[in-house]
Amino acid sequence: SMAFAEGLPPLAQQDTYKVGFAQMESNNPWRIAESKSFVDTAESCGWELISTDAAGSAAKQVADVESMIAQGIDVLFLPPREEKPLIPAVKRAQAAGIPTFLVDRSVDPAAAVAGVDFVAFLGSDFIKQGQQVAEWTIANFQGEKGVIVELEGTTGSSPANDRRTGFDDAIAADPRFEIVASQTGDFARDMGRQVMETLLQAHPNVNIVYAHNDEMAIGAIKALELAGRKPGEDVLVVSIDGTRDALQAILDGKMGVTVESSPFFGPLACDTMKRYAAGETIEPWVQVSDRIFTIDNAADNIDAAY
Ligand code: GYE
Repeated sequence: SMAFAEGLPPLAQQDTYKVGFAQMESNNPWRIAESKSFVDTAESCGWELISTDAAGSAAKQVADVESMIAQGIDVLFLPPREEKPLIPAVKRAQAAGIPTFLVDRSVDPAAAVAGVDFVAFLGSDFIKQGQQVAEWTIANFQGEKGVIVELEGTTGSSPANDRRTGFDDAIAADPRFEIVASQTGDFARDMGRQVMETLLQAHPNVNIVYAHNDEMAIGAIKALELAGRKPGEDVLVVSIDGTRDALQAILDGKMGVTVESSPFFGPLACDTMKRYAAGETIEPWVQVSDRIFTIDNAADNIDAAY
């Protein structure tokens, strides 16, 4: 039968499955919402869920996957912290006959291919997210010259790579803007604050901060305020995710936009796994479509935020 592509492990239709979810870290609301989404989906999807937390270490995430393989999971859901170090884990899971779905982040496509080395990537279009932030900034920035500091996500992660490409390429089309510094804040609030403090000293004329996620944006707002700046008045802060704190910052006038990146993967993971077990060919990229949050809709969406 052609039901399962050559090389991809088959998955039987069963009432229950032993499912591994190897989380990378739990240091921000996005990660906690994602983990909760898997826990909340488990019962209705028939999952006996084994979850781990790699605490920010790609090496531990690899070891966590290996331990799940040893425990005989039927299916693996993996958000690879970085694009390259998790590739051996992905290949080992497949070699052990375990259908593997990457969720929320992907791996280096030159080294592991969706539909061949793993079933599919479930997640957002990070390039488009960066483009949308740039387009909103171009349309809404009021000053004459936009001096931009960019706070990047985790080095070597797919969202950091692609959110940078999407934003940088789109903003380069408008000569009003210049990116004067771009540095990693590891997707973390406190590191975002620290990096912003340092970059503010080197570039006191910054008037736009683009953060690759809301946690770093909130950290940057703190740094700006400590330095006597007024985010929302003399500095435009823009980012990605759609957390409760970011929507509140928009309502408080401190942030301009956050492009959504949904963490609620549980139901999509269940649906995709069931389609796969039913013999459907899964598209290599199961795309999540995201909204844009601004002052126009932040109040309507904050209650559902995390
Ligand atoms: O934006 C960030 C998280 O991989 C899409 O990772 C995810 C990103 C999300 O730490 O907040």
